[in-house]
Amino acid sequence: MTSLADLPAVERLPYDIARIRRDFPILKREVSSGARLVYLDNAATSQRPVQVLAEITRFYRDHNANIHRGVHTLSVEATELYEQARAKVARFIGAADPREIIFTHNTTESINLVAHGWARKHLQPGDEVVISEIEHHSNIVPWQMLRDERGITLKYIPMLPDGTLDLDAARSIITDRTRLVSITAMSNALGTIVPLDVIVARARAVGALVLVDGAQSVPHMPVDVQTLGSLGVDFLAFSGHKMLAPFGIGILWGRLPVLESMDPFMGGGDMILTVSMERSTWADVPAKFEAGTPNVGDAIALGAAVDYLSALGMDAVRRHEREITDYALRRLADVPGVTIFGVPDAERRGGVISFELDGVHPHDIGQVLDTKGVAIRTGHHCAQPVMLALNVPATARASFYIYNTTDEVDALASGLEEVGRFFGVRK
Ligand code: C6P
Repeated sequence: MTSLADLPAVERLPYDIARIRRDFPILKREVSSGARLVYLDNAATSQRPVQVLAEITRFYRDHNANIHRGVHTLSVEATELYEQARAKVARFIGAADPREIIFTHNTTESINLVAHGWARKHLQPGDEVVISEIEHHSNIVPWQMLRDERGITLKYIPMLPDGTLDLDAARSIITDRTRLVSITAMSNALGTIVPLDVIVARARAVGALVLVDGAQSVPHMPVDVQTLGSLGVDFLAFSGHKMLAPFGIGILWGRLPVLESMDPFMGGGDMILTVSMERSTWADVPAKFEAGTPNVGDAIALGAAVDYLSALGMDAVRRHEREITDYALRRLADVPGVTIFGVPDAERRGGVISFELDGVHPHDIGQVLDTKGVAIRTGHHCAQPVMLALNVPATARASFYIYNTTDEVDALASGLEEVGRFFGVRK
């Protein structure tokens, strides 16, 4: 049987990769060493295609005005474009109503919005919030702050040595006292894809609400909130900058009745219905959660990013990344001294590979690879509990997106072989 690695790249990939790469001029640049950029830090942030860059310019050049405030042409146009972007995001994740899409700045703010707007209002001392050991700090710290302020109990579903969650333990950790389960769909540190159905079913059985951290799932695989909602998911948080859009635009999807039951997060302009010297009343969802002038231009550019991904098809995006990841798992396993953390197959992981190279500090790996043009992330990846569980201070992490090729994986592997030779790795 012909293995994937034996096939020419063009037969393996679900779309025309060369055409896609032409949309990302940054992929042609050289880094300071003079080497051609091989960008493998996509879990931190993606690159942006010319279509998104053009949309940013078009907005500021032709339509720039504040929204929801003016009757003049530019303000009306800007408002329409902003609300069209909301509708595009709603369609992209299958939301029934654009009012269920709240624009924030990033995943972190989306999770904090739920902690402040829902949890502070509805949770009492002794109530339990359940998260997991593989969460990003954004889905740990807000709950620790709430625990310290409100006397709630914070519990963790443990990680097993292969980077998956202990689902048996989850069944007993989620109890009648659990009011919220806040869980990642995919680990940014290890790439583990979490079987949400099992965890959400248990949460639903005890009447708990569920927040899904979609920062690493929405950009990389089909995500449909109708399906998630029918499982029992109430909130989905994600960031534009990991899915081709600019920095500073994030999304919280919530089920409308739940959003309507929440308090505002921040007070100010645009989120009110009336203000007197004594009191204020709130605007309807979503305006209630979008205090002050929002990030209009970047929301509109997010709409262009969503158009781009929709044209590719999220099934094809996932297929491409699974194939690249499968290839990379096998390629890196052959590099002397490399240990890959997490599940051994590309089926149960997204396009993220964390690894160590025997005896070489991850920062040194990152620095030497940079001289070859290869950009990876090194460190704790804002997931220190995962590092503690693995008993390592840090890892090196390569992460893939729509434009990465098997040639780039080869560049990573041969770069690592060179790092190994340089540092005298023998295994
Ligand atoms: N992870 C990484 O290199 P923000 O910063 O708010 O856009 O996203 C936070 C966040 C939340 N959850 C998960 C699963 C994430 O991966 C991230 C961001 C980046 O892994 C930057 S630390």
